[in-house]
Amino acid sequence: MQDRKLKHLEACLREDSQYQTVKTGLEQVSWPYRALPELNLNDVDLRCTFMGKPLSAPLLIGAMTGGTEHAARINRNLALAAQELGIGMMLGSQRVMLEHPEASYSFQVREHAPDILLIGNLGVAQFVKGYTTSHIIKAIGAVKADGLALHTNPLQEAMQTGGDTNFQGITEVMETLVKKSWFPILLKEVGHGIGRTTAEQIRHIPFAAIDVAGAGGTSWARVEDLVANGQITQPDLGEVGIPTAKALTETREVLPHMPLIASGGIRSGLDVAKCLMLGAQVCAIARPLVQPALKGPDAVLMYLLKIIQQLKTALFVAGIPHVGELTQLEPPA
Ligand code: FMN
Repeated sequence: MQDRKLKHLEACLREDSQYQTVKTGLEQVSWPYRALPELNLNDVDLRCTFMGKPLSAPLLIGAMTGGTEHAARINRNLALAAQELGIGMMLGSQRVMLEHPEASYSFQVREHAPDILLIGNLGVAQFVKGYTTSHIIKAIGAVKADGLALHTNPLQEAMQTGGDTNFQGITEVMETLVKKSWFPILLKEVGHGIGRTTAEQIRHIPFAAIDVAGAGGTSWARVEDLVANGQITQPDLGEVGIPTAKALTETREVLPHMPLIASGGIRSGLDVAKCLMLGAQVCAIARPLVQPALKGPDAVLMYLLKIIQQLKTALFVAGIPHVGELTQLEPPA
């Protein structure tokens, strides 16, 4: 499992791990530019709260890794940057840590980031196979996380030899888990998107938040193809997915009160701004942070500061002084 994690990282660094023809759809969303914004750029306020924790900007480091020496360094560098910036962080799948407790150290980022919103991670497929609430409690407790994201990845699993491809009964399994849990549980895709049909299927389940993780950035079908074959052998399946903008819009329509994370191909502060306008509370960025995280916390910090400055600029030229004007959710009646 540790070896696979390393291969995932290597594959993600390749350009052909990214969707080649499918785009996020954000490029088609126009930003409401105002020539007379009546604002001082320096006064634009990006502060918000998500899952009860204050964030200096509506940003999370996307779920990535854990389990290896390499991953431990990446997680440490990401966590140091998140703490410095006051943004949140999602950990990579903790399955490796539950099955090999000696890998636990690679997920331990709380010492580097005592104050951040920290979200653990496990795959839904494991729960069809027998994981229970106790696995979630263990995963959250071991890393002192504020909640846990369940990732759903049927296409990724199907692209692997020996992947966990039985998703039968998954909706009921998740409903039982979430209703029995006293800690926040989120649902996330891995880059192929949660759209209308899935949102309708889970509308009765009280998730703490949903990360739509749409298409247009990292394609996990392509990553698995690269890991298995060293090259892309199934380019059509690699492009399957609901573009991020569409996934976000559809999920927001079905679930008007659900806190939403937008991710999948978020590559600029303007992408973040557009997602907030389409109904997200925060955005998550994954692949672009791998390379900086291999260098050190300062490289991660620099990358994210650029995103934050771009987001500020976008709000400034739209005449929006507080990010809360975009992200405020109507409470249910
Ligand atoms: N998502 C998970 O839910 N669990 C994981 O363990 C996980 N590992 C990842 C490892 C790497 C190196 C990358 C780049 C992504 C991983 N993802 C994982 C998926 C991301 O969280 C995200 O949903 C996806 O990559 C799309 O975002 P991006 O286009 O910004 O990369």
